[in-house]
Amino acid sequence: ASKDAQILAAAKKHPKPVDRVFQYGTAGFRMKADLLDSVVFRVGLLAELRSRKLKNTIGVMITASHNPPADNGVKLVDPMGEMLEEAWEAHATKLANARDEDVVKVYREIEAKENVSQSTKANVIYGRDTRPSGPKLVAALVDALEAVGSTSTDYKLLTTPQLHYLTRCTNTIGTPLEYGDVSERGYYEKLAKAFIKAMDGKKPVGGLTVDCANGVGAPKLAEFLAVMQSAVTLVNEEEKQAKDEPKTYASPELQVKIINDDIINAAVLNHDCGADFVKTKQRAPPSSTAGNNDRCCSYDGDADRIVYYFNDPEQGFRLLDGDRIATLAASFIGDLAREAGFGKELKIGVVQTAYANGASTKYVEKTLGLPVVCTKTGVKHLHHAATKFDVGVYFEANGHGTVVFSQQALDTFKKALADKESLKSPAQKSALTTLVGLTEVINQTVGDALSDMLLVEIILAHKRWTPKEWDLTYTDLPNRLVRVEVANRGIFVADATERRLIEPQEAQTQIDALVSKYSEGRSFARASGTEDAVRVYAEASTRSEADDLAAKVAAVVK
Ligand code: 16G
Ligand code: ZN
Repeated sequence: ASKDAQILAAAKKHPKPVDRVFQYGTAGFRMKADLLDSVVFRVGLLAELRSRKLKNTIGVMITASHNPPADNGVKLVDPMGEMLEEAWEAHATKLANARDEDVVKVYREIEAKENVSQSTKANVIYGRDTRPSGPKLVAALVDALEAVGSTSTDYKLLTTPQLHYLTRCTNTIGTPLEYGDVSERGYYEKLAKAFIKAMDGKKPVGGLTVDCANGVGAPKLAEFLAVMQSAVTLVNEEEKQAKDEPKTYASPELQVKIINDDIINAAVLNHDCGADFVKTKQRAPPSSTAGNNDRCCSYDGDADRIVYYFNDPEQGFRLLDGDRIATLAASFIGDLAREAGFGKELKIGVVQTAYANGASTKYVEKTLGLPVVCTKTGVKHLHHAATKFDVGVYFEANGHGTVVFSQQALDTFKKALADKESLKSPAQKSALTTLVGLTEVINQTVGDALSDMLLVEIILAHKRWTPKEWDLTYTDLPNRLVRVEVANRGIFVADATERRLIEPQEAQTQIDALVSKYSEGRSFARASGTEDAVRVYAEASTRSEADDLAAKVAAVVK
C-alpha cells in the first residue's frame, strides 16, 4: 500500500475522541491517559517528519511527570536534547486535532510547509516512565512509526533526562561534539566517573535520603549507585593509561538511602511524596524517617526535578528549592572559575523566573556579583536564556534546572588543564579538575534530578557543609502562592518577565497600589500554562504581610 494509505489505515486504529481539543503546552501533551492514544499516534507521525526535516534522530518521551498515576503525557526531544522548537508545537497541536480522515492531509501539509526532505529516512528513539498506561501508548507510537517507515529504538523505562541524554548522544556519536556512549550504562558511567573526579577525594558530611516519588527515578538511581561501585576502578585505569603522572581517585562514599521506590503499585506514584508534594506542601513526605539536620532530597515522577530539605531542630522544616540550588551552584562555580584563573571574560549568569524568591535574586546580584535574567515560566525559556552565557545557571523555584556551558567555555577549561606550563599552583589545577568534572556531571540537555543531586553533593562536600550552612547563606522573604479559579484566564496577559500584567491594565494598576503598601512587597498574577486557573504570587518582609498581600491580589483577579 502507499504511504498515505498506510497512515490512514493506522490512524483509524487510533481514533481521536470527538469533542476533544488538544494542545501541545509547556510540557507537551498531558491529560488522563485514556484520552491520549490518538495523540501519541500523531506525535509519532510528527516525530518522523521532524527527524527527516533535521536529518537527525528525534526523541519521544511518554510521561506525566508529577501528575497523578491516571494521567500520562508525551513530548518530543530535539536532536541536541533540547525541547521541541516552538514553531513545531503548533504543528503538533494541529495534527493532534485533525479528524481521523484528515490526518494524512495535515501530515502532508506540514511536510510541504517545512520543506521536509524526501530522501532522508527518519530515526526516532523513545522511552517511558513507570505508569501502567505507558506500554499501550508506546504501542500507538510504534504503529505510527511503522506506518511511515521510520526506524526506531525502544529504550523502555527511562527518566526524562536520560531520554534527552540518549537523543544527544545518538546525534553526536563519532563527531567532535560527542556527548557520551549511546546507552543507559553510558549515562551512568559518565556521571559516576565525573562525580568521582569532581569530588576529588572529598567526602560528603553524613548520608543522604532520596525520595524517588515511587517513580522511575528509584530503579535508575539504584542502577547508578551500582555502577558507581566499579567506576572508581575505571577512572583509575583510565588515568594510568592516559597520563604520565596518573592520579589515584578514592571512592566518594556517597551514602544514599532510597525511599519511596515502589514502582509496582501504580497508585502510590507521586502520592504523598516527590518534589511537587514537598514544594507545595512545604513538608517532608510522611514516609521519611530522617532525623534532625539530615540531608534529604525529593525527585519527581520522571526525575527531571529535585528539591532538597532538612528538619531544623529550632525552626522546623527547611526547604532548599531550585533557587537555593541555583545560588549554591553559581557561587561555587564562580569561586572555582576565579581559582582556576579565569577573569571577567568568562561570563557566568543566573536565569530565574518571576517565582524566584526576591532574596535569592538579591543574593546573586549583590553578594555574588553575577547578572540575573528573568524569563517566562517553562524550562525551554530558561534554557534558551542560559545558553547566552559561557556558564548559564538556570533553575525554576520548583526544582527544574541545570547549568549549561558554552562550547567555548568547555574548550577553554580543557585546554587550560592540559597546558602544564600555565598551571601555576596545585590549587589552580585542583580547581580546574573540579570544574571539568562538574561540566561532565551536569546534564547539558535538560534539568536532571540525578545529575543535579550529584552537583549539590559535590559542592556541599567541597565546602564541608551540612544543609544548615547552605540554608544560612541568605534568608528567604516570606511568600505565598495561591491558585485562583477565574471565569476566563485568557484575559490575563503578562509581559515577557511575567512579573506584570499588560492586560487587564486596570488589574495591574490595582496590584501596583497594593504592593506599594508593603515593605519589600512584590506580587504578580499570571495565567497558568497547565491548569485552568490564575496563579498569584506574593512576597513581603513578614509572613502575615505576604499572606495578606496574596489574598488582596487574588481578590483583584477574581
Ligand atoms: C510545566 C513546566 C514547568 C513549569 C510549569 C508551570 C517544563 C518541562 N515544565 O510543568 O517548568 O514550572 O509548567 O506550570 O517546562 P503553570 O504554568 O501551571 O504555572
Ligand atoms: Zn518532571
